[in-house]
Amino acid sequence: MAGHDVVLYEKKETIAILTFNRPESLNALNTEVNIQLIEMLDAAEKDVEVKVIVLTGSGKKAFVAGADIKEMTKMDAMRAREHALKAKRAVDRIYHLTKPVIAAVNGFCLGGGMEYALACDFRVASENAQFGLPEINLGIMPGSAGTQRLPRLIGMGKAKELIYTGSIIDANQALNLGLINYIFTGESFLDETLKLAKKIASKSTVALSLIKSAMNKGTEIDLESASMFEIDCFALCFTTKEQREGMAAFVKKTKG
Ligand code: CO8
Repeated sequence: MAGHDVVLYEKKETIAILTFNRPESLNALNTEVNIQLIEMLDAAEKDVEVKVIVLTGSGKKAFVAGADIKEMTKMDAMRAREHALKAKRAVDRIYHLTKPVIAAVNGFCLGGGMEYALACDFRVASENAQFGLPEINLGIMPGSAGTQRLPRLIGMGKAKELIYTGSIIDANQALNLGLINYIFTGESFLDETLKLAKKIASKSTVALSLIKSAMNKGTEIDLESASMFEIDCFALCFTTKEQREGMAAFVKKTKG
């Protein structure tokens, strides 16, 4: 995967680590990043050895400090719309990937960066992580579903406050709001993230994919339809060897 220099791809056993790699711009998202990110996510999706994807940023200062403001200064409304539509493809690719995607937030996670992190299944952060949707300070607003995913995660009132004020919050505040699941401290940040990723990676790939699908779809449709969809997903688990082996091991007391 070498040569894809604005997004790096590294495989560690069953985990694919995708790294935003424009440290000179605090990993700001531009057109090229979106193109490469989709390529890398496609590669991780196709690779049967990869069970979980971790998204992170190069260096110690930023996950992603937002969409590239320099690129956006030249845009009129129609070009901005096109740009946002291209970014949507990348965000949707994260959200709809059949494998779990964890955002490992290692510094600034702002604007578009926060929106990409919100599309992940969940987020963990380093102590120095900072979060916000500061678009309002540039006279614009979030354009990669931040106004939709943030309130679903932390509630409408807090989300509106953050988006209206453009305030930036630290890792502890993010943890209290339920925006992140853990703060992993110091040098062990990536190791702790990988430990969690590996625990997930050890589970049934098919069950993980069906759980992700059921939980994501469930937020978009009514409870009755979502429950019926869950039942179909549940039934599909019975086509797998993990189900047969897992249940047989429990009954024979050979596992756990
Ligand atoms: N875009 C372009 N370059 C950036 C960005 C960015 N978002 N953020 C930082 N950089 C660059 C700086 O310009 C600087 O470059 P240079 O050395 O050439 O001047 C370099 O990164 C280092 O940054 P700073 O010197 O500013 O570092 P500081 O530690 O002083 O400050 C901050 C760090 C607070 C993160 C500061 O850089 C900052 O405020 N950045 C902008 C944050 C922001 O407003 N993000 C939101 C952008 S808008 C957006 O994301 C819209 C999303 C809509 C999605 C749909 C379309 C894609």
